Amino acid sequence: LSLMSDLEDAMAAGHIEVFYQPKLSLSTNRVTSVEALVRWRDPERGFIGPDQFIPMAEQTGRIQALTLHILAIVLNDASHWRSLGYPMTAGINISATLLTSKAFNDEVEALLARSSVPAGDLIFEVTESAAMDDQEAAIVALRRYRDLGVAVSMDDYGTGQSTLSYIQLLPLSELKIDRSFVQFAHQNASDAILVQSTIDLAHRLGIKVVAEGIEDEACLEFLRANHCDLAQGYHISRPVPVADLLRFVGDVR
Ligand code: G
Ligand code: G
Ligand code: NA
Ligand code: MN
Repeated sequence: LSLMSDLEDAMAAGHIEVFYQPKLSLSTNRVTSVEALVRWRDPERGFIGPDQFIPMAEQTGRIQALTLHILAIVLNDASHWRSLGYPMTAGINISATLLTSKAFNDEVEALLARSSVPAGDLIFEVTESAAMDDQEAAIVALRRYRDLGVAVSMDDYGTGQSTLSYIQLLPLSELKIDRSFVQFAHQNASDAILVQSTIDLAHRLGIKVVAEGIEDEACLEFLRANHCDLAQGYHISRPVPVADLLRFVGDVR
């Protein structure tokens, strides 16, 4: 908990940084979208990963301020990419507790209204389990994001027991198949069927598919052959600092 009392100072000092992991388009072989992944740079301890402070921020009511801080950083970076002539879609992880918070969603709307970046440059990544917690409230929240122009991605798909009828009700632009299903899909017949049928289902509903956790070329080739739209994982790139991301969008420096 001592870490939590330092969070506000860390934000003010610029120690909360956003790394970006590319999502490779398998149709164009280009990177025009990324996922924002927060890191805490501590002068003494080095980088602290989100697993070590996001759950605590959620439990202590600090996740709203933290997520709005991250959103502001991402909007600033998105504005920079636009100014370079390389607009990119940036995915931001939205905790379950925030998804259905009116106070949070009001602040998001206000922040977007003040930003020159189009809302369409953002995609909110919401876990399947968060969308399952309170289905009525989740539908309302996702519709509000859609009306604002922010796309929505269902993260960790396959781990949360949502039904097809529920998926159909949600205004989703993207579905991210959880890495536990993707990782061995090229070796394991039942994982392959799950991935193939998810891609087919999503495409029939007009939803793009991201496969996460791509760690080797064989897995990437399997996804290409099965018409997956986007691929994300260490084989393509680890999450990188914003300055290093530019090498994925061409020689712009
Ligand atoms: O980047 P890494 O793989 O270490 O992330 C670990 C976990 O932290 C992942 O589940 C990721 O979704 C989550 N995470 C990373 N950045 C954020 C963030 O800005 N907000 C929330 N709520 N979760 C995040
Ligand atoms: O929960 P979420 O889907 O947001 O998870 C993102 C997390 O997954 C980040 O912590 C990121 O570092 C991690 N990650 C990204 N690519 C890979 C990969 O290829 N393999 C593994 N094991 N983890 C990955
Ligand atoms: Na995510
Ligand atoms: Mn995920």
